[in-house]
Amino acid sequence: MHNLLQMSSASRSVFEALTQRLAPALAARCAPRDVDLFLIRLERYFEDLYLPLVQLYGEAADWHHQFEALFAQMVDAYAARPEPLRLLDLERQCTPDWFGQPNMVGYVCYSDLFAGTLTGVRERVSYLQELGVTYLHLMPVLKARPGASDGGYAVMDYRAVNPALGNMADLQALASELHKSGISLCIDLVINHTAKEHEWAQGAIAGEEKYLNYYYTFPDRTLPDAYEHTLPEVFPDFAPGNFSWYPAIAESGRWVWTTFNEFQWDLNYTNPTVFREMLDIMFFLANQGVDILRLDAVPFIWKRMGTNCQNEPEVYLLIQAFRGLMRVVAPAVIFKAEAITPPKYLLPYLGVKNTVGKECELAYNNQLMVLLWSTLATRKVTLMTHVLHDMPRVLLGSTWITYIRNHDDIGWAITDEDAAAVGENGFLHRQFLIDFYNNTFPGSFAKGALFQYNPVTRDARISGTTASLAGLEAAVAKQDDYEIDLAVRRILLLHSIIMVYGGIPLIYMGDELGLFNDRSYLSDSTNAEDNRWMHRPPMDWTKAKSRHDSTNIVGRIYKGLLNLLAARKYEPALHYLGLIQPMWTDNDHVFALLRRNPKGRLLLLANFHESEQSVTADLLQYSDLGGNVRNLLAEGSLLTLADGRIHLAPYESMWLAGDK
Ligand code: OTU
Repeated sequence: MHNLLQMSSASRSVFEALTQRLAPALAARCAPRDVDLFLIRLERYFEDLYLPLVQLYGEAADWHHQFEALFAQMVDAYAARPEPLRLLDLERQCTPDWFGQPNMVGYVCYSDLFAGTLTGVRERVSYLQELGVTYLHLMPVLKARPGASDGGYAVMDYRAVNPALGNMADLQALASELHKSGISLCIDLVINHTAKEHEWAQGAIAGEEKYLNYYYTFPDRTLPDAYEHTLPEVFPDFAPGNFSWYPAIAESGRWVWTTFNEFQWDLNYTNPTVFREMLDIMFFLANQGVDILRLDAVPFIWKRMGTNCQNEPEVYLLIQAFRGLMRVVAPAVIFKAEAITPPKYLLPYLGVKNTVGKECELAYNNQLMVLLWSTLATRKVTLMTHVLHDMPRVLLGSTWITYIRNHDDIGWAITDEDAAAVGENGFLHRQFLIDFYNNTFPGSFAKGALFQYNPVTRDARISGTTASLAGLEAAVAKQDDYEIDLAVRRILLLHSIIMVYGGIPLIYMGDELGLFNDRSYLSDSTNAEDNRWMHRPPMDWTKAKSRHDSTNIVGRIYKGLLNLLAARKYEPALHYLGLIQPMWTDNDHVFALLRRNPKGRLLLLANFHESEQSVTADLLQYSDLGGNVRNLLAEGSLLTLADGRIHLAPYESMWLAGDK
């Protein structure tokens, strides 16, 4: 070691002692060069992983034992890491911005709904390549409990694939096929809870002390009641409360912490053994060839009395520790935070101030998603421009997942303060959105449904596919060509924005073909009460066949998307590391966003109105695009002005670049 890295002397002495103890085990199992690489990385990330561990578990009675056990696990996982993945580790450490390149395009699907099985997905890789996909998120693939499993988010075995989809060998084969095709693989790591059928939960049910400590269980209502004072309910309709009673546990029965459904048991991360178990699972999945771990429901992994038990400071420490450890063993793998939470809590998942580069590389930009739908309904861009102004302009070492829809509902996360800042009443605005997307507001084009409606607060979230919410389903039912045209334009408008904003844009399976709400879930008793299934339709391969015929609706959507993707692919201004700057225009219907970095500038204009709109051409000067301004979405044709203004067709978006 050359002691290149500054470390406190306390950390360094722990590090040195540790490396001495690890050296023989490493040398026995790895080639000398691999031992060196391990130690170089361990030194580089030592404080990143060690300091949070000390804060989290330094007081535990068995801390020294835990610490030793943890490093033994690291050596095991490192020694088992397959050679091609070791190379990928090096490649990605040399190209740390690999996930933030302009060519990154994500696709998300349920394997069974897309292609039956994992092998089926492998056979469809060419379909993904046609879209230019470089990142594939397969919805839960690990072995879930039988019957209702919250779409697979109740895992009973993290080391096995859901048998209906295939086996671990199929997952490995898929991962390596994807890698050959330039596609990275993201899967869900359900980190907050296991299924009650998991062997740990079964141990707890049998009354084993060790496994009772893996979960939060209570003999009576005293503590659950005290916690409930400040706990919200995630699924008040079908899973009210946050605790479930199990008479069979430990003979006398226990209340178990179940934030989500009764069959999803929250894990107890105050127990360092639970931390190590989950770490082992991360190592295992990394060694199968998974590239991105989506940390499901991660805000909930630490509880504190008197709070809503989300986004507690320890959650961020846990991520830091996991990430530091992963970066030594499997640095090719990155984390994605599934934290649908306000910006104040969300940003620390990506790293701010002294945690930059130490948290997740990716996080969902829920705010942008909600604002897109809000703006589509109001046709006014003021709220979106205002809120996005308060989002960070630049992120370092981490970036957004931008999306229009996913498999969950849309919750109207617009604060009273933000609404008031643009002269709206927050409550009334959210009520308007609920009515609009539930199709009860007069003149609404959207066909969605209420999710978790609360008659007391009148709050509700919304379910529905992109196409149905954007008006295509209603327009097709009316056979109204004008409305159909507008709906297609809306779908493309939203995609245009997520492709420019910054980060990895995610296409939800079927949106590229404009799939509608699917009501077949109603006849399946395991899913019938959860209407999120209406926006999880199976892939329509018959429709997909007509995707190249741009005289039909499917073809128009598909061609429009390909046009956006082609324009995005080599556009240096869209590299993640650059300025994200929303701009006020002189037209409330037109959104403007400038992307800028040393390699390029791009100005997005987006008309949210169904009539033609214009904005002042001064925007071009403010954006400092240079001369010869072209619209990359119109085959790079030169922009023409009329009366000193830029004119946009109904729902048109433009990507403007000049010679700067
Ligand atoms: C996630 O969502 C998944 O996306 C859902 O499909 C699961 O049902 C759930 O976890 C349980 O595993 O509350 O309404 O801030 O918003 O974790 C969906 C994060 C959810 C939560 C999110 C959760």
